[in-house]
Amino acid sequence: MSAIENAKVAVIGAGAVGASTAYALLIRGAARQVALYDVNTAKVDAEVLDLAHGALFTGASTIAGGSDISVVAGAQVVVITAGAAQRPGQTRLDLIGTNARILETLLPQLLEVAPDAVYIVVSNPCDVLTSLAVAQTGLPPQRLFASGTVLDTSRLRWRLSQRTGVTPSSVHAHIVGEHGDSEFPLWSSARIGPVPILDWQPEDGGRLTLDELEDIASDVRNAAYTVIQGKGATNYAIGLSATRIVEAVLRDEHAILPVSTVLSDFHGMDGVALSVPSVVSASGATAIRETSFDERELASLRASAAALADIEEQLRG
Ligand code: 6V0
Repeated sequence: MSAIENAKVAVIGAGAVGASTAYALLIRGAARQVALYDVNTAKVDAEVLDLAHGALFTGASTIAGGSDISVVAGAQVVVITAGAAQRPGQTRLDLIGTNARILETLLPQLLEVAPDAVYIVVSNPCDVLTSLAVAQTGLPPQRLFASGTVLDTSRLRWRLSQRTGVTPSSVHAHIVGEHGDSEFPLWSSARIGPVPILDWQPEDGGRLTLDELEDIASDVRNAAYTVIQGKGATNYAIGLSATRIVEAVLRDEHAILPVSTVLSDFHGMDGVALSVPSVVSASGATAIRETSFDERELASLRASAAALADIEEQLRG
C-alpha cells in the first residue's frame, strides 16, 4: 500500500474553511482517512454526516470526526483551521488575540494524540500564529508551518492565466511575504512558461505593463476582502490550497510551494515566519535560500518581516 493509501489527515475546526478542506481532501482522494475535529459538537457531527453522505462518490477515502480530540489520533498531517475568521472590514491581524489563545490551548492536546504529525496552520494571522506555535512546542520549523501565500499565489496565477491565455500551472509566479496586507509578487522571476512575464505576447491583447502588474498584485492582496464582503468567508480555494500542501507532504513530492516557515538565515532574516518558495516533502517544508529577490523585493520582504516581528514582540511583551 502506498503512503497515501494508508494516510490519515486531521482537520481542526469544522467551520467554512475546515469543512471545505475536508471536502477537498475527500474528493481529491488525498488520504484514506479524513478526521474532522471541532469543539462545537452539533456543528462537527453535522458536517461529518453531510460529508459521509457522499461516500458513494469518494472512493476509498473515509470521513470521521467529532468533538473528542481522540479523533485526531494517529494523523500524519494535521491542518489547523480553528478560530475566529475575518468579518467584513477586519484585517487578518485583528484576529491574533483570540486565535493565539485557541492555538495555545489546542497544541498540547494535538501533540499528545498526533506527536509525529506535520502541522499546517491555516487559521489567521497564519504567519504570526506559526511563529508562536513553533516557540511554544519546540517543534522543528520544518514540521510546523503555515499555508501562507499558497492561496494568494493561486489567485495570482489565475489572474495572469486569464490575461495571458496560458493555464495557471504554466504561469510561474509567486506571492511571498506575509499572508496579508504586506504580501507582494516576485515579479523579477515571474515567467509564462520559459518567457519573462513582460516579454509574453498574449494572442488577443498587448503585452503586460508594469502598471498592470501592480494592479493585479493589488487585486490579489484585496481578494479576501472582496470575497468576504460578498459571502462572509473564503473557503473553497483555501480548502484546495491546504489539500495541495497535504498531498505534497503525503506523497513526499518535494514540490515547491510558497508556504510560511520560521526562517533562519534567509537573506539576513531570522526567527520570523514568512512565505517564500519552499520545498514540501514528507519531512515538512524548507525555505529555498537560493530564491532571488531584486532590491525592491528584498526591501518589501524585510518590511513584511519587521511588521510581523513587531506584532510578535507586542504579544510576548
Ligand atoms: P468559522 O467558520 O468561524 O469556523 C471556525 C471554527 O473553529 C468553528 O467551527 C469553531 O467552533 C472552531 N473552533 C473554535 N475554537 C476551537 C477549538 N479550540 N478547537 C476546535 N475548533 C475550534 O471560520 P472559517 O472556517 O471561515 O475560518 C477559520 C480560520 O481560517 C480563520 O482564522 C480564517 O481567518 C482562516 N483563513 C485562513 C486562510 C488562509 O489562507 N490561511 C484563508 C481563509 C480563512
